[in-house]
Amino acid sequence: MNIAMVCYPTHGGSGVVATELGIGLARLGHKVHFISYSSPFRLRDFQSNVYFHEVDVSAYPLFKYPPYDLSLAAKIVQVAHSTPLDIVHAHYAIPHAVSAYLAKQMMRGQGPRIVTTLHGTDITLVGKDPSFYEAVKFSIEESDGVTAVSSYLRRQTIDEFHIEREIRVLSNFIDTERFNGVVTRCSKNQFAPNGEFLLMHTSNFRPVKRMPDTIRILEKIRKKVPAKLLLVGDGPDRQTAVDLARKLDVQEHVIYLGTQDYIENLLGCADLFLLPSEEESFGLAALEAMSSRTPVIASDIGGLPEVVENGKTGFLLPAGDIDGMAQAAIRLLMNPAQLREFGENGRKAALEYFEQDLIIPQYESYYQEILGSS
Ligand code: GMT
Repeated sequence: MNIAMVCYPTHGGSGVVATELGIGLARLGHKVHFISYSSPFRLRDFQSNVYFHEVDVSAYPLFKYPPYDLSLAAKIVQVAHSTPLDIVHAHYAIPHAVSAYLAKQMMRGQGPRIVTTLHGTDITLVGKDPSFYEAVKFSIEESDGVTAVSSYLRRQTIDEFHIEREIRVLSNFIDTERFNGVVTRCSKNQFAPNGEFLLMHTSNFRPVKRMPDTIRILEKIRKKVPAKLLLVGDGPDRQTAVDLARKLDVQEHVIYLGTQDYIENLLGCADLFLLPSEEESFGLAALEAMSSRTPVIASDIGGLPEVVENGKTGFLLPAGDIDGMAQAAIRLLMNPAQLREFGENGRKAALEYFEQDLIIPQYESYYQEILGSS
């Protein structure tokens, strides 16, 4: 098949999933054309069967808001004219699914089939905004196929947007070989020089992630056991976290690494992964930790219970329950056998349910189903 992947190129989960899916499909022999405003960051090495098409947006002074959606639609049509595309796979509804729909109309409906994957905030946060709602609903209804990354997100989409069409749940996945927890490029000593436990969190530091909660959890943990907190990523809540750490007098125990491309090198160093989000349709970061044998303390919300098994691969507590999360972390850290066991359970779950070689062929079959039914 010739497949166009339309995605965000940045460090968000939807871009990561799109890129890994595209690379996996290319390895299976399909030709994969990434279309975005810059090359996806996970597309770091040359890959056979993989092509990148950059969307240029005119900066004509009349445009207060340059119309990326139109340039993207035009680029999809251009790519389809040079390569007979079978599928355009839009990751994240806004604006990708709408641009893909427009591109199909521009080809008088004769072009590729459109598959849209819903990732989370395109439904639960941004998509609900009245300025996007009707466009998101329309793009879901008009796609030839729609998938959601968890059963939770599927339910949310149906409830919020009153969708009657089928939405297939195709779970997020992981390269368990790459995320294997074997530490080769990172020395724990570097972050925790006196044998402290190492806690880790990674995200885009947006309010929905409740990242400053990790500072509060650290402060409580440190009253019982020595610990350091490694924060990976960047975003609007970073300064709030810096101020809070100072206020709680734990600033010297927090390490800010900024955005990192090779998160797999760091996860193997961590004793515990913290994901105290307010909302999470899946929680790819939790899966990356589990695959790396790092137990997870997370919120009991959204799709996280479909990923983290409470009491087996980590602990799930209500969002905002700082005390509960800190106590769960302390119990686990003080019981090295259980800490190891949870890590191994996480690894097993990643291999058994979320390994990319299990999920990528499900996408491949889904495309074939959509093509067959058209
Ligand atoms: O977490 C974000 O804000 C980024 C967002 C994205 O689209 O990149 O993540 C969403 O998609 C990920 C990949 O499917 C999921 O693992 C995340 O849970 C989801 N984020 C939220 O629902 C908040």
